[in-house]
Amino acid sequence: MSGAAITKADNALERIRAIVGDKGVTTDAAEIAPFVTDERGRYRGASPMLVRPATAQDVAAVVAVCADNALPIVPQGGNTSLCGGSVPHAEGGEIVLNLSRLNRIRDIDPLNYTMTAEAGCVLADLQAAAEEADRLFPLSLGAEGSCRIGGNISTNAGGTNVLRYGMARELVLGLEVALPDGTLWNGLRALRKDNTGYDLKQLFIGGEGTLGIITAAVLKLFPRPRDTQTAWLAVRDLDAALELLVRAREASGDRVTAFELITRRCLDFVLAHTPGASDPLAEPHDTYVLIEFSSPEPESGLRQAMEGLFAAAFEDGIVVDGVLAESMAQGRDLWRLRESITESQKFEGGSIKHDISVPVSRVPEFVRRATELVGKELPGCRPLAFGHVGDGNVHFNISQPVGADKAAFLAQWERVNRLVHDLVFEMNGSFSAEHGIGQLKREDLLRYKPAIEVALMRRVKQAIDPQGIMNPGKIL
Ligand code: FAD
Ligand code: 2HG
Ligand code: ZN
Repeated sequence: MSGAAITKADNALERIRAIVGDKGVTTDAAEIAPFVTDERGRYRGASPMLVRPATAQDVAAVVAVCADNALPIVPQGGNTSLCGGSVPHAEGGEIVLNLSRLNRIRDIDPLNYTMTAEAGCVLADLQAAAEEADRLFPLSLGAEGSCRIGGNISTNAGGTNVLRYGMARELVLGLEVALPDGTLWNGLRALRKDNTGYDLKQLFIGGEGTLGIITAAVLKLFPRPRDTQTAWLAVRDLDAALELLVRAREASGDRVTAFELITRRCLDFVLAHTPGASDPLAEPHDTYVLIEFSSPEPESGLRQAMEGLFAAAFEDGIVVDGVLAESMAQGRDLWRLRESITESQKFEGGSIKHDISVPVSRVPEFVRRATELVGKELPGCRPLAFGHVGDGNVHFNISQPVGADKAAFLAQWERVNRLVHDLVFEMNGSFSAEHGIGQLKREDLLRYKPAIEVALMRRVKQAIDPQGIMNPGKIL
C-alpha cells in the first residue's frame, strides 16, 4: 500500500471508530487477511482497515467520512465473488466495508409476497425465512450458505432457478442504498407497478458496488412449491438435451424450474472428490441433465408429467437412461452432485474458467466448437461443460492436463479466454453470463462491449461517484 493511502486511512480512522465502535473496525493485518483474498485464491489484496457497521445509518456515515477523505471502499458480502470483485487491490488502499452485521429481516408481508431484508443476510437464511412464512424466495446457488443478499443483488446473481423466476434483477422491488457522498437513499418500495421515470434501483443491481452500497432490499416472494419432481437423465447428446427441454416445457405446462447440464467429466470429478457421492445410474454416459418441475399445488400431476416425458423421450432415443427421484432426500442427493462440481474441480489442479451465454439453440454448437478449439491449443486439457443450459449459460471450465504444472497452465488464462470469448462474440453471446466483471474481465468488457455502452457506463459512474471511491478498478 502506498504512503498516501495509509495517510488517508489514518485520517479517517478515529471518525469511523466513533461511528461503528471498537467492535466495528480493525486495522489488524491478521484479522483483515481473510477479507482481502478472494474465493479462488487468485487475488490477494491489501487493506488498511476492515469496517463492519451494524446499521444502514452507520454504513452511510462511514461512507460520508470516506468521501471527505477521498478514501476508496470495497463493499463486501460473503466474499464468494468469482471475478475478484469483492477484494481490494494490492496497492489500492481501499478499506473493506463488510456488510455481514446488517443481517436483520426487517419485514415479511405474505399477502404482498414480499420480504424486506438487510444486505448482510445470508441467502440460505432468507430462503428459510420465506419458507417459514409459507412462501418461496427462489434465488438458489451453490454458495447460498455463505453469500449474502447484498452481494447477490450487486452481482445480479443467477443460479439454478433462473429459467422460471429470473435473475436477482427480477426478484428485487426496492432498494436502500448508501450513495458515494454518504446520503442514505430509501427506495424500499414494495410495489409491482411504479412507472415514475428511470428505474434507478436497476443501476445498483449488478453494479458490483461501483455506484453505492446496498444496505437493504425488498424482495419478491412466490407461492411455496408443494410438489417438486426431480430427474437425472442421460441424454443421447447435447442436441438431445435441447429437444428434451422443449418437450419438458410442454409436458409440464411450462413448470420447469431448473434444467441443468452435467457432462461426464464433471460427474467423474464429483465422484472422486465428494464424500458419499455415487453415480445415480449403473452405466456411465457422456451427457446428463438434471431437471426439476415444481408447482404450489400438492397434487399437480407433475409426477405423471415427468414419467411421461421420460418414457416418450426414451422411446424416441433422446434419453438413454435416467432416474426419477422417489423422495425429497433423493432429489437433494441429485442436486448435491450438481452443486459439488465447482468445489471438486479445485482438487484437479488449475482451471481456466468461462461463464458464457449463447442463444439456447446454439449451446451444442458452442460446446463442440469450444472443446475442439481448446483441445488444439492446450493438448491434454480437460474441459468441463456444465450449468444452466436452459438459460443458454454454460460454465466452460478447463482443468489442467493431469500432472501439468499449475502455474504454467494458469499463465495461459488470458490467451485461452480470448479464444473462447472470441467464439462467443462471433456467436452473439455474452462473455459473462452470471458472475459479473469484477477485476477479472475488465479487458473483456472493453473488447467486446460496444464502445457507446462503455461510454454511457462511464458517464453513469462519473455522475453518481465523481470521486471514484466506490470499488475502484472494478467493472470499468
Ligand atoms: P461478494 O463476493 O462479497 O461481492 C460480490 C460483488 O458485489 C463485489 O463487487 C462487491 O463489492 C459487491 N457487493 C457485495 N455486497 C454489496 C453491497 N451490499 N452493496 C454493494 N455492493 C456489494 N453466481 C451466480 O450468479 N450463479 C451461481 O450459480 C453461482 N454459483 C456459485 C457457486 C459457488 C460455489 C461460488 C463460490 C460462487 C458462485 N457464484 C454464483 C458467484 C457469486 O457471484 C455469488 O456467490 C454471489 O452472488 C456473491 O455474493 P457475496 O455476498 O459473496 O458477494
Ligand atoms: C455454478 O453454476 C456456479 O455452479 C459456479 O455459477 C460455476 O465453477 C463455476 O465457474
Ligand atoms: Zn452458474
